Amino acid sequence: MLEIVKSSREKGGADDDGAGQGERAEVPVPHQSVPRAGARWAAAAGITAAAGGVVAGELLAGFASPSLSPLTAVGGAIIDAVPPGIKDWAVSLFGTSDKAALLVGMALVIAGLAALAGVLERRRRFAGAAVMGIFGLTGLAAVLTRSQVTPLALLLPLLAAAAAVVLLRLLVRQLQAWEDASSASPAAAAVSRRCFLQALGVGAGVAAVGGVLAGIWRSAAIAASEARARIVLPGPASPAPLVPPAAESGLAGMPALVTPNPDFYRIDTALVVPTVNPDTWSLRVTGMVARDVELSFADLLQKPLLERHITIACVSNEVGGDLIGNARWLGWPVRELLALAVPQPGADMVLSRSADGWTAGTPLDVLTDDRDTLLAVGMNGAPLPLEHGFPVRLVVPGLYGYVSATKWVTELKVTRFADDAGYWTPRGWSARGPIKTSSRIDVPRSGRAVSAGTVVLAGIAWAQHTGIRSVEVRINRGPWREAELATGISVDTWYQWKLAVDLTPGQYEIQVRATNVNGEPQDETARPPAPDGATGFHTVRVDVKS
Ligand SMILES: Nc1nc2c(c(=O)[nH]1)N[C@H]1C(S)=C(S)[C@@H](COP(=O)(O)O)O[C@H]1N2
Ligand SMILES: [Mo]
Repeated sequence: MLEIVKSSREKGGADDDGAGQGERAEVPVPHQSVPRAGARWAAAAGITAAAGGVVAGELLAGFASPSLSPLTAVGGAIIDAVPPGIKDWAVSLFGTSDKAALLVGMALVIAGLAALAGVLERRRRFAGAAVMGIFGLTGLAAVLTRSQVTPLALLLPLLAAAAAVVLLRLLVRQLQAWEDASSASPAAAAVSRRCFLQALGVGAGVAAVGGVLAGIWRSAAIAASEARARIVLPGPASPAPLVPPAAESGLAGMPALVTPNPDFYRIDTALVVPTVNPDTWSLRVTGMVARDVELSFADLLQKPLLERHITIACVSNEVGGDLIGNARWLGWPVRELLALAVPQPGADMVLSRSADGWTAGTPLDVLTDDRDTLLAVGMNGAPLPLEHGFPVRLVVPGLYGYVSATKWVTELKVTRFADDAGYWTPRGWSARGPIKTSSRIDVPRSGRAVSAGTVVLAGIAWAQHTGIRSVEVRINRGPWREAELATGISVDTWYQWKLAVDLTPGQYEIQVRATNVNGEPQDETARPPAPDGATGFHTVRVDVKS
């Protein structure tokens, strides 16, 4: 195939307009029009392929996380790199349309390079693909300057570039088939011409539809991120207790005691991150209440807010898993909001609903007791990230997220377990989800080889809203040995533990168990997460080398 393509293009002479026109004067129309128009069609193929790649990147970012949009990242990187003088000039020239002007400029540059990629790819297989690859690397570099290095942040720009490369290859191959056919017979030329134009049309159509969709999401996400950037969170009326320095060992391989926002696990059913405008957001308290209450975001920010460290965990967390994180949350106690509405006797559940229709059923008594259940607006000193429920979410110490931690929350319906159920309950998960006392070994990682001598074992343990009394470790099913338990931040957060042991060369199985402050040890029976949380001892195997 490649051979034919090559020879036909040699036959056709140069790629560009006008070359060899004279000799082909009496050849039928399809023959002659191809080589002349070939470069132009190749440019169109390049632009279509690049559009497909850009749209793929934006759609993937729309699904995954708005902060991963390659286009936004590149634009942001340009804005950051432009000297202030030029920035001022651009703002004075384009006014508030400066961002639109930047996007138009980027589109023109991308289209120009993409056209070049098409022309190059027609002349030489993969030459244009290399240009698309450069787009991909630029997007990747820009994304990595703005987001944490996660597998998704690495993958997404490369997937987008791969989409562009595949599309380019397909289109250019069709174009070359048309060019080959032109030198064979007019009938064959007409058929392959139609094939190429159809492929180009389908490619452009899909890119256009995807582009409109991505544009809608993008503008919603931009509006929400801009609204988020404008928010100035008030200081807490009740600040978080200081973190005791001894609470964090700083040992390599341990998770940070307070999880940075970009590293915080994310679990939800939202295909596209909901984008909620804080100016129009409101929370309604309805159902079995003496009076309905409605709260705006501005109302909420005026309340006396608490700041508390609270560790939240997912019921789907496997033993030893990482669907758990600890943040400093800023918010107003749900109990105070419910006190305004006055729940009626007989009510025993609050069904919280999110902007995208997801629900959680939380026991009313948990929301009205003295624990720091928050209608949270802040996470580690910043407004909630879009992925973590901007502008407002629930955070309940002691319950798994699926029955409590509603993100993008818009309604609290006071009701009864007999009448209502949260999203996951009819799907086989238990109606109530108190967090189970658990522990994890973080250091050393399972399967890791370590040197003989003193080996430090370390990890975390949690029993939110109860607290951990002790952590024990056993080696090769020997006796349980008490580990050193660090001071916690509060009973609502995880605790770090460590134990130095002397190990001679060999294979070891290490297990951990925690006991809560009531003296109840964690459940040792190995059970899967469904229906109400995994149990069993986290076990790691370590190879000790001499
Ligand atoms: N709107 C909404 N809120 C939600 C969920 C969801 O699917 N939709 N999932 C819940 C679950 S199962 C968990 S474990 C926590 C996770 O919160 P995070 O993503 O901020 O870590 O959010 C909870 N809140
Ligand atoms: Mo969860």
